[in-house]
Amino acid sequence: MSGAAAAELPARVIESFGRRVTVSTADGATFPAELFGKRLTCVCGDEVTIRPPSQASGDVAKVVTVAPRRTTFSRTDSRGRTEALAANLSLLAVIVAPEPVPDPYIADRYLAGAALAGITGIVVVNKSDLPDTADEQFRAFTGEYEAAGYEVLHLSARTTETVAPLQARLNGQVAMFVGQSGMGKSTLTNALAPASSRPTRTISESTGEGRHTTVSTALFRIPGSGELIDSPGVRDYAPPPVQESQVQVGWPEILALAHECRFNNCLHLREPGCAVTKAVADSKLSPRRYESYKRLINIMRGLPPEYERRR
Ligand SMILES: Nc1nc2c(ncn2[C@@H]2O[C@H](COP(=O)(O)OP(=O)(O)OP(=O)(O)O)[C@@H](O)[C@H]2O)c(=O)[nH]1
Ligand SMILES: [Mg+2]
Ligand SMILES: [Zn+2]
Repeated sequence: MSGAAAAELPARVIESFGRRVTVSTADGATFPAELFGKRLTCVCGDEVTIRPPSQASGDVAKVVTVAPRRTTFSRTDSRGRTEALAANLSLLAVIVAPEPVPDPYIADRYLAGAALAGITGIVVVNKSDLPDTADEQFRAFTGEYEAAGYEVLHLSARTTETVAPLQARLNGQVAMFVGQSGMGKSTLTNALAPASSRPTRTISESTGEGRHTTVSTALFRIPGSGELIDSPGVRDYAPPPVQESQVQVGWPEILALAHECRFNNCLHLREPGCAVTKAVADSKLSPRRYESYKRLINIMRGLPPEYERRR
């Protein structure tokens, strides 16, 4: 058919599910779109231009360009390839809770992934209405993040007043909720974003081991606040490859001591005069957080985490 090509419009990717996306335009319209050409990729949070569907053919909108990103938050997939998860984030909120059993190493690696991508990482401790949040072991776990210098918010997605400080923190941010399945990411998203009706785990499903309720990554606008991306729960997370000397960027408490080490290229493993290993020995630095740092170094070396390399 002849006729002028429809004008290209700026849009935002608000949902990505494999290579299918949903975009939103400035007038508030949302519709499905597909990527134009094989080389193009985009993820939730991307700023794109779209070619609207031609009225005659009733086809789907095409994403034709993707703007350069301010940040890219990515993971290493099971085959060791880097996969972008979200674009243009300013804040990554790692959601933890006393149940299901939290894995602190996953939380650490998320925070490291954020720091390495130039994104501020914070910890949100959800389900504070449950008595288990008072357990000594759980409090020790969340206390490690406070000690490391992270911002830690304690709240319950079920209690509006406790969610208010998080809502204030999201003001002006593009934030993503990440974490293990069942921690309450979607429940919190629904509490914060009126337009969101994300499915959450129901009571009858709650006994299912390893069940993942959320299957897509989606962005919501919070009126008078910021933007929030809910994401599916994970069994594991590792940041994309970086040089081993960069790994410490993901551990603020280690980075803060690094300038006191004898060698300025100290990796804080077995080097003499290391201020970090001394701080661990002096109980000034969490042995678990330090172990976590060593594990990520080993992951980056392509070795199983439990294998400690000897040089
Ligand atoms: N007691 C209590 N339960 C909560 C709270 N927040 C969420 N839950 C419950 O925890 C379960 C899991 O919540 P979801 O929001 O589905 O968790 P999710 O992190 O989105 O899980 P995935 O989508 O699988 O990653 C549901 O049964 C929620 O009702 C809370 O603050 N307190
Ligand atoms: Mg969910
Ligand atoms: Zn050192």
